[in-house]
Amino acid sequence: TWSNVPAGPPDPILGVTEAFKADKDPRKINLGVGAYRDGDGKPYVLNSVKKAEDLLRASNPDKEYLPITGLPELTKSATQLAYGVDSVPFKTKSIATTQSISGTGALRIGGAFFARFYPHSKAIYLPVPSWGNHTPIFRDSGLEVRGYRYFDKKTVGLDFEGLKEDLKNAPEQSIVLLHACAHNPTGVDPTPAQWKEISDIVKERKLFPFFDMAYQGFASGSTDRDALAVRLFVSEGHQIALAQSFAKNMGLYGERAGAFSLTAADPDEKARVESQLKIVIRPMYSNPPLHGARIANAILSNPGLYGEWEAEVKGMAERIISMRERLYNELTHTHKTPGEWGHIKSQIGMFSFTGLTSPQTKALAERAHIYMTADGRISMAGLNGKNIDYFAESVSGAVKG
Ligand code: PLP
Ligand code: TYF
Repeated sequence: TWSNVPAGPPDPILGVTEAFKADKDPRKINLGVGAYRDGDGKPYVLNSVKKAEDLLRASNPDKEYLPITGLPELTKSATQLAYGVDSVPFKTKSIATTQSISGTGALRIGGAFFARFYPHSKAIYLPVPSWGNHTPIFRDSGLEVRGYRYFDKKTVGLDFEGLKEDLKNAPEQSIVLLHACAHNPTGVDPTPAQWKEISDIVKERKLFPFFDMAYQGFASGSTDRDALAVRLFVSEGHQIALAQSFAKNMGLYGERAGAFSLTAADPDEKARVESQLKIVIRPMYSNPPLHGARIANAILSNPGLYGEWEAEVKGMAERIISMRERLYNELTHTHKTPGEWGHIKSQIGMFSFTGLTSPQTKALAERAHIYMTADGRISMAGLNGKNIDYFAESVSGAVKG
């Protein structure tokens, strides 16, 4: 029956982990997937998460199905975390929110909702480059994926002129996807002043802003500061769509906790939108998972746990920033690596877009047992005091050729 099915290629990001696992060399380093590792290179379960689980166990909860849109307390606390208590749509109860299967599921629900109900356009503009899964998510949702310029290879920074030109030239009322903070894969974010200019163009062209916020807290260490772009757009009067994930900032990767929301004009519009979100979700997976939602909500709604969580997010962000500093120093000062490496320090969030070429990444895997995606992206969290010297020395060797 399936003789007509061709073998598909491995996932460009998750395939790196497969290659890493097959390598038996003790020096091997996996900088492929964006998952936080502690200073010993180990996966990190946050103390606030462990305490939330202890509280949950003590309350002896049942395992009933959640409603289609998930745990009501979580949709409220997640919305508050993103938009802030002072936001007008939050205060007027005009935000339609559903729990989602982490950030990926939120994007997918959003894509399906736009494909079905957004009357003006099927075109969604993604930054070039963007997270590798964005294109298939929105294409499979029934949208037409297009790109706007984002990264400038020459300056290893934001191509702000190109971005503005492309958004100005996009047909009116197109959808535009924006990484709220810690852009994946480049680590390059607009400044607050640039966000204001982007907001003005989006307004002028009547574009619909769809934010992907997979790293709230991970960029600066502050969940409020990292929500700047989302909150600016809302305060500027935009209606927005928002995908949230608790994978990275709570370390809940495999628990699949997240949320999708749309700001509506008023509570009546919100209720109609929410009723249709249910009709989108019900045939896809009926209702979302329980455990991660309970953990995330326990942290967000318990002031003690919340404080501990914020400190832990800050700790993760700071460890990554310290690795940036150290890698920069090793590459430039210790190893005198040719080229300018300032971007290692200035890039934001989980990743650094090193500028290493595809052949160089291949050579690093084959000769040094160091694994990263072919575009030269490294997950900074994979570096630690034990492996960073070997990494810098190997990169330097690969660049010198
Ligand atoms: N969006 C971006 C930009 C990401 O980098 C990721 C994860 O790496 C996601 C969304 C979704 O991740 P998850 O589905 O694990 O929340
Ligand atoms: O490293 C990245 O960019 C992501 C990580 O279900 C990831 O692709 C891995 C698995 C998953 C979602 C995100």
